[in-house]
Amino acid sequence: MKPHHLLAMLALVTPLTCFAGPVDVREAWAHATATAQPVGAGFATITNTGAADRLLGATCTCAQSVEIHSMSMDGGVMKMRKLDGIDIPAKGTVTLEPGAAHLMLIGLKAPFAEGQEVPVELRFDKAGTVKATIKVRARVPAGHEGHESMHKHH
Ligand SMILES: [Cu+2]
Repeated sequence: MKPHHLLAMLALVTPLTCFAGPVDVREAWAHATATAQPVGAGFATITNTGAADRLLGATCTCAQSVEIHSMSMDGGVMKMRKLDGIDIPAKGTVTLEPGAAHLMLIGLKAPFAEGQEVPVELRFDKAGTVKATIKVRARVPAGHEGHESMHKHH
């Protein structure tokens, strides 16, 4: 086979092959929620083996809407802020975790039960839609659910 034939074949085959994209969402999780609790916070580890990207948003069939929030301490008061997105550095890792950035799942259609697996889709500027599965962990002990209770106004 002549080399240029081989190249032509590779060009045809490559787009059909399913490669994992450079951006991967791992270990997505959330706390179980109380029955009356309308919101939940989702966490995950986002790894990027490619060029710089940006998390733009997320959707979940479990909730009416999903926002990206940051959380920080300001003079001893915990503050949450809605973000337009989160930069994912080239060859970097961004962790969404309690006390930091997280996905706010607003208007939960049903409470999260421990052990449940909830599909979620994260939308990135370059990588497009990346699917992940939120694994629901045990509920935050009573009195330690300050973050979720901050969203009661929704
Ligand atoms: Cu929040």
